[in-house]
Amino acid sequence: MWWSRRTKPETSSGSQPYQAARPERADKNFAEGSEMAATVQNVDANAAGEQELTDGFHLIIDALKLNGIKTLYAVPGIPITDFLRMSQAEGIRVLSFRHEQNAGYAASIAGYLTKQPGVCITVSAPGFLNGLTALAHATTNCFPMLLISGSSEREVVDLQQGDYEEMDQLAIAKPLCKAAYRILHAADIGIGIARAIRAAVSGRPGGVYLDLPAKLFGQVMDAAAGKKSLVKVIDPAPAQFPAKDSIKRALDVLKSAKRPLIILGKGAAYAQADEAVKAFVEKSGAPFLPMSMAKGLLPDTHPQCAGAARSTVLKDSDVVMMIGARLNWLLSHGKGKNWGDAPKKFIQIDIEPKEMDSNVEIAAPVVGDIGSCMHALLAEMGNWPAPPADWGKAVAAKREENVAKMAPRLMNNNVPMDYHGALGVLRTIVKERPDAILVNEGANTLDLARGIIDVYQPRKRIDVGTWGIMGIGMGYAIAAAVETGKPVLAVEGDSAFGFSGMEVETICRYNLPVCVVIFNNDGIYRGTDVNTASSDPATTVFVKGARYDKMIEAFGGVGVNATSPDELRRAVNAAMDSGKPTLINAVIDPKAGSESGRIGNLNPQSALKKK
Ligand SMILES: Cc1ncc(C[n+]2csc(CCOP(=O)(O)OP(=O)(O)O)c2C)c(N)n1
Ligand SMILES: [Mg+2]
Repeated sequence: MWWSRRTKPETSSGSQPYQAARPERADKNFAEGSEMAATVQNVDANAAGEQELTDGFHLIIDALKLNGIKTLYAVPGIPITDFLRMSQAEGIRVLSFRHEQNAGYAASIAGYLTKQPGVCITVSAPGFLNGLTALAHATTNCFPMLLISGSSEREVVDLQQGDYEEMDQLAIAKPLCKAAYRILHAADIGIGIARAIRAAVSGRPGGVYLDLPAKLFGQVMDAAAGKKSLVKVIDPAPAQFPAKDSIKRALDVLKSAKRPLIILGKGAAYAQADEAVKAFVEKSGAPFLPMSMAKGLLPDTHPQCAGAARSTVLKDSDVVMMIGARLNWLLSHGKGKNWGDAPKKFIQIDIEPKEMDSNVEIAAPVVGDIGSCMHALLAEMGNWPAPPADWGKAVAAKREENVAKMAPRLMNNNVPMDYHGALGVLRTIVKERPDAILVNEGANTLDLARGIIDVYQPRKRIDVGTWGIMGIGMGYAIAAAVETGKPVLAVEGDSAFGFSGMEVETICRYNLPVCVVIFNNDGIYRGTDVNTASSDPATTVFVKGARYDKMIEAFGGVGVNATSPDELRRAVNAAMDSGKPTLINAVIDPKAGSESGRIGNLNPQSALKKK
């Protein structure tokens, strides 16, 4: 194959000879590099015979493989088309997407699910920008991800002379990610990729940008020197042990509680310290509240789970211990009416010291990785007294009351379906198939599914995350199927789905076991808005009675139109049994939803109204 490894240089090709750059550097590697560079230039002058050579393309591939990267999420184009072909030829799985944002979201969630950086590869300027949203998302959500983008000629870009897809990508990426690097020389590929990987996964994980100018791919160097230049990252995310006195302080505060509460965040799920987290929560005897993506760390049906008594535990608790959860908007910043008037003490466990005191005073900060912190806490707990029984009873009573209130609504068989009828069906299906991965986005579709569908195992629910963004759906579904081999159920608002809908072709092309259920209520929040000012439709409504199921049929997938809970149940079960790419258009009453789902209060209101 023309793109296989070369053993001899092609003097007539577009490949750049290795350039003897940075002669001032005197370290061993570079000394070898210099000699080698001279040799290669001789070779290029056709003076040498059978010297084995390698190039930037293959060094990047070798560096990724050496560090255990098995999958790339990408959209091809100049200057990375051949790179992707070669990656495939060298045994890396390349998932080729329809839009870089979706490839990027896929990479970000691959990072979350595996604790290895998910890798997204894009072309320059526009492809890079499309991927950048996902890189910023990964950083905000603390997912390890690499965005690797090809870029145009540095000399031309820096003089702003108008190159093909000209953009100073490194400068643009920097404020949006945890770290950003550029590699200019083939001999630096090994260390550059190692640095990027370590930056992504160590400490608090995040997104890292790696800029690869087109010229780098074609640079040639001696194969043995190239191999030697590669770096396998040793212990990329070293354990960070908490200070002993911080553990003692945290346990003292927790022990003093009359009404303790533990909040589990997705950082705790990411840590893959599942047994230790479970053992600690159970030994503490405290009710726990899982944030959305921490659901399933302990089953939602666990007797200590306070998910169905959220407002009670936030208001009435006196000590709150956060494990891998942040006091951001999702927890009302730890203050205000949701948290009640009673004084509260916070214990926070996080790998990032800056997280402490971000919104309110943290009485007991514990800085370290979640696994090490959990083990340290367990080791110091001794004979732990159960929290006062009346607190557990009060939480359980509230939970039971709310669950009982909800139960009949979930069993309704209304046509057209409402959210509760449709989600009641999905809740049962997930209970019967606890190892399936649930992807979820939308407004009402998100908020109601989060409350209604119980999750039973860690990292089985992936959703809009810290920013509440639409568009993660199909990228997440694809990566979840690829990385875990498990069936995926994506529960999508019709608007949310639209952000990544074209990737149903990708799902069909790779024949992935993904069942997409679209809650089609004809629009954003509701399908009933009317614009009285002109003949244009209201901004929140879509084509009425749209048939999203037809979309997947265009690519050979299974499409089903489901108008009742029974039809929905049959269609989802068939899809999960067959593993065939399936899209179900679940027809939901356009009147059923509410503005902005559960967060309507965040819509700004004019002060004028209050006059
Ligand atoms: C990237 C992005 N753009 C826009 C929004 C604003 N937004 C929030 S929810 C939503 C769509 C809600 O409609 P749908 O997905 O159909 O869910 P429904 O409430 O109708 O069930 C939009 C556009 C967002 N969160 N993220
Ligand atoms: Mg909708």
